[in-house]
Amino acid sequence: MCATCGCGPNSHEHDHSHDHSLQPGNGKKIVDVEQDILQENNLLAQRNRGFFEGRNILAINLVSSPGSGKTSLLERTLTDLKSELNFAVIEGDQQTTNDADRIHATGTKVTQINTGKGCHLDAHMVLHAVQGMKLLPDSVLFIENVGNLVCPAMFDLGEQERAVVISVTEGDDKPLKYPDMFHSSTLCIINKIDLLPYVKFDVAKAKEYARKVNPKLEIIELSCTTGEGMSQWYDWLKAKILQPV
Ligand SMILES: Nc1nc2c(ncn2[C@@H]2O[C@H](COP(=O)(O)OP(=O)(O)OP(=O)(O)O)[C@@H](O)[C@H]2O)c(=O)[nH]1
Ligand SMILES: [Mg+2]
Repeated sequence: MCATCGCGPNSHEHDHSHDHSLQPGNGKKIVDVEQDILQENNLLAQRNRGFFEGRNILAINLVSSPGSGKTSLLERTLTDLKSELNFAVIEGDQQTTNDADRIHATGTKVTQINTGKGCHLDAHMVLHAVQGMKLLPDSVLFIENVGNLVCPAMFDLGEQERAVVISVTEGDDKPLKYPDMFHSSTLCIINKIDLLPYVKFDVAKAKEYARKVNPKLEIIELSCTTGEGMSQWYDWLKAKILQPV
């Protein structure tokens, strides 16, 4: 559950009268609930991480605002690299199997998680999905999170890498406005660079802001549409596979 917006598996509809309002004085109760939920999530995330490490599976959590190009990145990557690497994908969306259908069309094993009103994936959802997937050892598991630059930042899924995708149509100030996501990510992909001639987006500023929030963040600029920069992403991916986890 997202403790601030109330979404998630533990949220409940009810007609009873207890007070859920964020009034001064009620704050402590809300913070306790948030800590419990994140603690439970972290335990399950550790379990997922152990599962992945035991099988040498590289799990990458793809996060972004809606429409930045996560599924497009996967479609192109899976198509280009499927003869070299074993892939599987978990798709997270509130509704529809649209993204899972797109991944399925590439010939890749995929499971869709629909979160309903939830605005993020959590470790329990990933655990459940993984249990039904028969993942191959030495493979790459992409987890496409729900499009949202806020709540997914709080939820460790047990991934080894978190890649945040921003597109040039979103504005170069996103790292400053949504710092938790950029702080918790290991890679930032700046997508849709084919549109740079048409939009006001300063790549140098976006990088400066991202590194201000997270000095260790690696950054790759690319276009899923034209393919420019994709080779850098593939180099990054292959280097991560070669590094034993
Ligand atoms: N011009 C351009 N368009 C792109 C690029 N990458 C993705 N798009 C377009 O951006 C739109 C959204 O792409 P998706 O891949 O569905 O984005 P997403 O992040 O998976 O979206 P959600 O799953 O809804 O959060 C689609 O119309 C894509 O064709 C790119 O590099 N350049
Ligand atoms: Mg998508």
